[in-house]
Amino acid sequence: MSYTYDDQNIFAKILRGEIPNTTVLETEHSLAFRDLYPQAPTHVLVIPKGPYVCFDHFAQTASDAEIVDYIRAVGEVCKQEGVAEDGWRLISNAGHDGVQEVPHLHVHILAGRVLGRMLAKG
Ligand code: DGP
Repeated sequence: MSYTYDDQNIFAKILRGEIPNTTVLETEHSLAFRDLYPQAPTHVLVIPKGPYVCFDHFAQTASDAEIVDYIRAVGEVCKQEGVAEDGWRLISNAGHDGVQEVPHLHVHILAGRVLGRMLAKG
């Protein structure tokens, strides 16, 4: 699968500073910010700064430095948000069936309440 990155997506605009965001963490290769439509008391999105459509695209083409930075950023956000003790969920939607709305890789960090079963039926 080859991917084409659309640089007009909302997260690309956030990275260029064209749209405001509530930043939680910024590292050399990654940015974490609060989801505009939170689905849990803690709902943070973590994105790489590079132009990657989804996790698969990132895993195939990002540099080792970007991948290490990104994974560590997820861990650092969990630490900062204090969610480790009670638990949390990491989700990354991809493509049509994954119902990905924004075509720039992001993981959702969700926490702060019991989140229920992973998938609703149907
Ligand atoms: P997904 O379905 O995984 O592509 O989720 C995209 C998420 O992005 C969704 O939870 C809402 C969030 N979102 C959409 N637009 C904005 C925005 O302009 N700012 C922020 N902070 N989040 C946004």
